[in-house]
Amino acid sequence: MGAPVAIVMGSQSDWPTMKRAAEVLDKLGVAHDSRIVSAHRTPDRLHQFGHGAADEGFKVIIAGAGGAAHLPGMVASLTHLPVLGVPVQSRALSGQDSLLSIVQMPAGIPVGTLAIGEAGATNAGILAASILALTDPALAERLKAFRAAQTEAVAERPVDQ
Ligand code: RP5
Repeated sequence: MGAPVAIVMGSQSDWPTMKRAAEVLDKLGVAHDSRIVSAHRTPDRLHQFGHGAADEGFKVIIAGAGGAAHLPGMVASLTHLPVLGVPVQSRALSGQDSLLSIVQMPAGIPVGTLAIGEAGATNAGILAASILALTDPALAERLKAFRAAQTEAVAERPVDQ
């Protein structure tokens, strides 16, 4: 079986944001596979990916796009797998366009939408790991350790930097 998490994005230009999901999955020891799949520029690739994602062995899909961000919703329409949507920060509207076009799905085809930009991508990675950890006790332990280390790293008082 291949990687459990697919990270798809609408463009190469989304990668600086979406690699945050890849990085946190690496930290948590979760294999992932990143691909460029554009709802508008590569619609055939989109259909092939969405229809085949479960058969490829993916368990969770993280989909990021910016602007008229149809990718997460279209992927969700083609698969029963959970889809986590990351609104990439657009230049023109600072990602508000991305956020609204990802979050406002019609009832019946959910996309679990995260925050705009890198925080959203990081959290999509953590959330994907949490979903997988439901049936993977070793991953659940790694996730708990990750969270504990994060808590530990917060200083009591601020310092000048
Ligand atoms: C969307 O259009 C992509 O997800 C990207 O965020 C945005 C701009 O794409 P490029 O013109 O940079 O390729 O499809």
